Amino acid sequence: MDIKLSKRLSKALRHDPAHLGLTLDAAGWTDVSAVLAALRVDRETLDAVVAENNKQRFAYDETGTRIRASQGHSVPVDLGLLPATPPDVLYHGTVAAALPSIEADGLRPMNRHHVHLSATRETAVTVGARRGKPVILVIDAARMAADGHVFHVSANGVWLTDHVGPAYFDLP
Ligand code: HQG
Repeated sequence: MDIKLSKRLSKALRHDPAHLGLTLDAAGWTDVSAVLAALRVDRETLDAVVAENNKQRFAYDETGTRIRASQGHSVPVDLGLLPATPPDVLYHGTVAAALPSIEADGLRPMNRHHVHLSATRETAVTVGARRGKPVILVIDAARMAADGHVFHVSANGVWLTDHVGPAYFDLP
């Protein structure tokens, strides 16, 4: 799998489609043919990135003529995900430098549309390790859900919510 191509695709489908002359519809989809032309790759190469991407970041629609990122956008899209009941516990991987602010304000979406939470501690460790020594927050998702907070789960298994108040953390 071509990691460089995967990164270019992430940029195009999540953050800056205009840079490649692409437009996303309201749900984040764009034509595969336009993507192939913009990235100058053939369908087989794109299929390999979609199929083998380590986090299944991209998905084709049911006809295979459109493609979108499954989560992680900074451009406004509505993925149309239905609310889902989370597991009792979810995890968030971050780094120590962010903790004072997180303890004060809770987890905020920052540049994305949602706070991203992981179903396993292992995944959260990988997410946190992108920024340094990972620190794992354990989140009482059952209590959040009981308190009326809404969760969605992306096509690639990332749990999304608007905000996680400090009251829901089990700090390390
Ligand atoms: C932190 C990658 C200060 C938060 C990953 C994180 C994931 C705060 C950073 C996905 C804060 C945001 C998402 C607050 C949150 N004060 N810092 N109040 N609230 N933060 O990248 O969760 O490769 O937007 O802890 O693997 O790290 O894109 O979110 O460190 O799945 O597919 O602010 O992105 O996936 O960073 O990562 P991000 P994230 P992809």
